[in-house]
Amino acid sequence: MTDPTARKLRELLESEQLEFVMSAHDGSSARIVERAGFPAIWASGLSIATTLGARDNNEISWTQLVDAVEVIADSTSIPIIVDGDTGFGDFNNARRLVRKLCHAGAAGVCIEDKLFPKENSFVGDAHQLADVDEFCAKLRACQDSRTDDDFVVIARVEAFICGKGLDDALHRADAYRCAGADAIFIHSRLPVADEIVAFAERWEGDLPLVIAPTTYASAGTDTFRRAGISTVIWANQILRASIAAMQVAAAAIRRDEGTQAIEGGLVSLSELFDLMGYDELKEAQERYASAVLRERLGAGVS
Ligand code: SPV
Ligand code: MG
Repeated sequence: MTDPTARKLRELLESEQLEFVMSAHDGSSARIVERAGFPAIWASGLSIATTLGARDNNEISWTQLVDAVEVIADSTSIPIIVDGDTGFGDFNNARRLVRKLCHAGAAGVCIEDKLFPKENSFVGDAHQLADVDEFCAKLRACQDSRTDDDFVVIARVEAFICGKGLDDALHRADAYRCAGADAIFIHSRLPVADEIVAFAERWEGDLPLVIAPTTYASAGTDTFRRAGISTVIWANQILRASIAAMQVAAAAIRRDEGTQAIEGGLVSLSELFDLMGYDELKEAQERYASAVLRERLGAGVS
């Protein structure tokens, strides 16, 4: 079975220009991302956990993640890169996750080299890196379990998050390249892009580099272009924008006992119906329900 979105994701990662991928966590956010013109979605672990009321510490189960991915896939036609965290355990958990994600309609998965249960990369200092050889074997198990040859497996290097230096990050990335990773996600939580730029300068592998400039976005995308980065993931910004908007609206409505102060900032109901494709349902009702009713009435059947 071949999935055209997986092929598209490969092409995106391998394209010459800097590409931008946006996070989504549910059906409506996925539609918003597609409409905004992004070529692919990052099914963010942080965002999906947050919307389920959980912490990004593997509190949600892998089946909850797969369910969320299925919802996103049902709502869009662009490729979905799933944030698979550590693969929810050992190689066996990871390869089962990959099979399920292929069935759910994902185009790729990103697996990070930390221990299960992982902790969000921006929280605390207790992050534990996986053994390099074990992680390589996990990557190979993921590759071997794809039900589609184009399905992308991205290896995420958390060395900088764990306080390790550039040499360690490069050593890990090269090992993951040899183990069959399709791209390297190099992560940093510095407020500047120094670690990422230094990594990209020394990276000699032929795999695309993926980054998530959550803390160092102020470096500007030209910095990433010059560094030869393949793909930027905006990993959680639209979730955080929506939380900020909901907080403002909830507080104002509570305070004012009314909606006057925030009406101007609300999406109109017609825009919401448009986003969710209500017109298509109307057409379908005409085609499938009203037409049948008319035929029945025409034939004198009630
Ligand atoms: C996520 O979106 O869950 C990520 C990216 O892993 S980040 O939060 O930037 O670490
Ligand atoms: Mg994550």
